[in-house]
Amino acid sequence: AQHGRQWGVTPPISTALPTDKELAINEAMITELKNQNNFEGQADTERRQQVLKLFQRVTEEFVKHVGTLKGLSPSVIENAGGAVHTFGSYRLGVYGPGSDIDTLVVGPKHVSRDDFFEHFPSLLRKIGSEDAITELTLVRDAYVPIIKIKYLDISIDLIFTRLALSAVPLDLDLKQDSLLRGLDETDLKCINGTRVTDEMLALVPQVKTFRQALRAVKLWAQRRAIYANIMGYPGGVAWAMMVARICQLYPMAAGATLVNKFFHLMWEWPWPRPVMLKEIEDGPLDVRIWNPQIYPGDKRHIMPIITPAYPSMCATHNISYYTKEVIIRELERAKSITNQIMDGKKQWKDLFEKSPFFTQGYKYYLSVIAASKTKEAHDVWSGLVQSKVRRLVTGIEQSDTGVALVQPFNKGFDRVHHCKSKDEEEQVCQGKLDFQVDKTETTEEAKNIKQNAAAEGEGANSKMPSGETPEVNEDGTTTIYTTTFYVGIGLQDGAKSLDISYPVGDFKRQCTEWDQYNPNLNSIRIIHTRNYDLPADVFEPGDVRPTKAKAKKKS
Ligand code: 3AT
Ligand code: MN
Ligand code: MN
Repeated sequence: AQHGRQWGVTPPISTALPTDKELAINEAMITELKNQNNFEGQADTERRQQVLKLFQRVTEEFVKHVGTLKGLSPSVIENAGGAVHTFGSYRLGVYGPGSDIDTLVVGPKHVSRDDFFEHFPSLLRKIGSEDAITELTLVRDAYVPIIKIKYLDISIDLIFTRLALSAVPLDLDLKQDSLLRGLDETDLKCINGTRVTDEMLALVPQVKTFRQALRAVKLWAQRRAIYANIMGYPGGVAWAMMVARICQLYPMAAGATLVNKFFHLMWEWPWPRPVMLKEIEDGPLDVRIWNPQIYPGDKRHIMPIITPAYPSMCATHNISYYTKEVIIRELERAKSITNQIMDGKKQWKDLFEKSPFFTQGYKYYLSVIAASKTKEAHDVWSGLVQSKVRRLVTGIEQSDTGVALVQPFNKGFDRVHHCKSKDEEEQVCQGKLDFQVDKTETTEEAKNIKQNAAAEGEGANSKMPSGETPEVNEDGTTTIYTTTFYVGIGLQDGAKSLDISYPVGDFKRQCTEWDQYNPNLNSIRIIHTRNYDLPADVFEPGDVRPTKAKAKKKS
């Protein structure tokens, strides 16, 4: 880090170098991260690098191939280039054994998105090894069109942008705003993720300590069930920007110190003051930039965290009053634990302890059960319902219901059931687990269906009409797929009853108003579940399950 330079929108809080004690605590943090399997082995990382090299070769061939098809002159074709960039956890250097590689292919102006979907897969088959490809799914009509690939067992999310240039050199700096001129809306969305990660890395004083701190914060947020943009918590990009801001304020600090400062500063942050890594800049396009002075919607953001690349946006618009409460509560716990770690009184593993959401979180839960009769229909339906759970939370927030806290769990639970009758199907839709298929069988089944989808070359996420015929098994049973989202409900002191029928009804209506909703295939139910009635599979070995209290006093 250069001394004396200001990183970000204010001067640093401290430029102190780490003490020996802080360096030792940082070593302990990295050791614990290794124990938690947070780092990938050297051989696997080298395999990723090889795969990226291959993708770069395929990209160059692809650009040449399309140039030839379009009859461009040999000199133009020779110089047209083409480049592979990465974003996500791989680019940030915080990936683990299960991470994918988020990859952006950048092409010159003569290459279109249709060319990408038409020619890239076949060139990959030709130049790479056919056997290495175990999955290849095209999702053309998504918000961000994508090719999902599994190559040498590594998942790769491949997206594409065309620039208005006749040549795309390998080292082209995508941070330049002028490159955005002439791009269509989809190209802008596709290039944005890379621009944000590249900016972030350029705006932190020391990439090494940033990565160490971010690994710890990400693991903590996942364990505490507050990592999921879709459910109203910060996602990976938002957590990374918060950590980056702390790095700017303590430019010389060790990773462990940054983690401790992170919990202090984020806990006491004067929300809704935005977290920003630089001043918001104007640029060459006629597009909306985050601005609470102009846009009432932006003014309503509760914990705004603003992306640094033009056009700046809020990465946390999904956070609501209650999810903020949950986040703040977790920040406070983590602040106290890391204080004690810095004092030698606690260990890093204490920070990463799993959330007690199911074991001792609440007495009452809502189970939001999305069910479907085919796997295809369920992939889309469960995603739609998941994206609306936030609306259920804000709906309860906005009505006067005697509720003190609402906490959505950050993940849904997928289950598969075989039913012998309409009555059993109905029971499954209402949350009954008596007809569930054996777990191992379930995953095999899911795998087969995935492979079939891949063979057909169309993704489950695409807007294809979903399978219209319910799946009937050899033994005559029908299969029902369910995904259940759990929402913890804390009642106000003295609250006698829980009447949330209005927000619940409103939520159901929002789900069923969806244009692909098919009442013959899909269903949505919300049931009240007491803590001692929670199903076994939400617990992990070693968890103490809530039990029914003896009925001595009425509460
Ligand atoms: P992993 O290590 O892969 O688990 P990650 O941070 O790389 O963590 P993802 O691969 O899920 O997480 O996402 C990487 C980036 O891709 C984050 C975001 O800019 C973009 N992204 C992810 N999901 C979506 C989505 N549904 N729509 C648009 N962009 C998305
Ligand atoms: Mn990723
Ligand atoms: Mn990804």
